[in-house]
Formats: sequence, C-alpha cells, structure tokens
Amino acid sequence: MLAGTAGSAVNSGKVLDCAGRKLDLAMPRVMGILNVTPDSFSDGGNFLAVDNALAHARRMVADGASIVDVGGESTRPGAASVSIAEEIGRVVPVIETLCAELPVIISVDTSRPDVMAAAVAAGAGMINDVRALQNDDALAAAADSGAAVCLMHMQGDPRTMQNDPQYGDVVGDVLAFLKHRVAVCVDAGIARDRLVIDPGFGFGKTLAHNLQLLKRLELFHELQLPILVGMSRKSMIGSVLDKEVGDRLVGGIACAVLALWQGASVIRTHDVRETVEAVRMCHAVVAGGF
Ligand code: 9MG
Repeated sequence: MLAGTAGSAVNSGKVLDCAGRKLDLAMPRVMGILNVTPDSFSDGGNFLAVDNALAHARRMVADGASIVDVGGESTRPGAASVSIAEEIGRVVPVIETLCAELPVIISVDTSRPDVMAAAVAAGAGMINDVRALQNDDALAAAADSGAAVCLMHMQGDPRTMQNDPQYGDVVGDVLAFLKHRVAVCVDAGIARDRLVIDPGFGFGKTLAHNLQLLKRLELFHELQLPILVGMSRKSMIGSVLDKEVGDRLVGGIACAVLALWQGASVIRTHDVRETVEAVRMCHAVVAGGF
C-alpha cells in the first residue's frame, strides 16, 4: 500500500490563477498535448498544420481536457531547433483561435521569453516551461504576464540529458531544485497561486529515477503547490512494458492513476479521453472518502 497522504483529498482548496481566470484544482485536471509543427508530408504549408492542430484541440476539449498545452518546438533529443519568430508564428495563430472558441485554459509550452509574452498576449493563461524560467529574461516575462507557470525539473539540456544522468537522491535533488525555483519566482513577484510544480519525468532521468519519482510523488506536497505530471507515452513505460510508443496507453493510465492516488492535480497526456475517465474514477474514490 502507498504511504502517507496517498489517497486523501489533498487537492481541496487549490485554485490556480491563470492570468485572471481561475482553474479549480479540487478535481484533478487533464492537460491535452498539442504539438504545432509543420506537416512535412503536405504541400499545404503552415495552413494544414494549423487546421490539424485546431481540429485536434477541439477533440481533446470535447473529450474533457481542461487545459490545452500548445508547443511549437519539440524538446525531444535530436529535434531540430526553430527560430523565435518561427516558434511565435506556429503557436500564436493557434492560441488566438483556441482562446476565442474554447472554454478552457490554453497553456504555452516554451522556455523563450518573447514566445511567452506573445502567447499570453494572444490569450494563453499558463506558461509550461521545462527549464523552470532559467533562460535569460524568462522570469521577468512570466512575472509580468500574470499567467500561471508550470516549473519543471530537467537535468542538463534536451540534446544530452539522457547521457548517464546522475543524482545523489533523485527525489531529494528534484525537490530541492523545485523549492529553489519556487522561491526565485515568489521573489520575482509571481504569487504562489500562479505556480505548479513538475518533477519532469524523462528529462535527464534513468528508468530507475523515473520510477522512484513516481513512487514517492507524494513527497512533493512539501512545497504545498499543485503537482503536474507528464508520463504519457514516454520511454519509462516502453522500457517496463517493452512497448512501442503507439502502444503505451495502458501503461500511461497506470502511471496517471499512481500519480492521482498521491494527489497530483494535473495530468499532461496525449490520450485525453481515457485519462479523463481515469481521473473521474480516482476522484470518486478519493473525494468520496470511503
Ligand atoms: C513539454 N513537456 C514534455 N514532457 C513534459 C512533462 O513531463 N511535463 C511538462 N510540464 N512539460 C512537458
């Protein structure tokens, strides 16, 4: 059995300020992943990419996503980097359209201050930064924006992060990093009700590190902030189950349930419909208090 606060209604009372819009986290929420990258197999250029992205976002919201996380640059090892102008050109038209028509929080997945500012001006209510606002000027851009911020832990950078990552004590080290970044954000004027923390599964971690972080996720409540997790389709699932990326749904749901049982507030996923069902089932048990 899981120890400590696992299974208790640890989310009650948490409301996230997303640039003035409030997201109640008493019920855990699902964040759908929306990658806006040009479709290299079409000659329709960026139009087809935007149309596909919009259709996918509408589907995820119909399936129960409360947040849509829009990203214009991949953080996968080996992914080509894009210019700031290109990243803005990819995400801003999508964010504008989604904010105009969908009753959910739109998040921007970026580490670049100019992209953060442009995305929030276009209506985004949340900044999801895998570099926890450590890039030059990112802290000020996020503070000025009024948006909620997800601070994620990553060891190294996406190109090299999986080359033999090392920790003394992975849970303690990640927790200490996040504690420090939270203090830096609060000092910069970002109120705690705008902050979410994320241990960063798969970002500079071995399989053993990822499994330890998931097993001990409840320890992250020490920071008294909502916890976001993203394990959907990641290699930690592939390694345990020996499954290709398209066949990791069951493993992803199992990981989500373990995180929910320990009080995670937001699950970032590709598989919104199935994850929403898992969230509702877990919440019925946790909030029912049986
Ligand atoms: C962009 N991105 C990819 N994986 C992620 C994760 O686990 N958490 C967050 N916050 N962002 C992620």
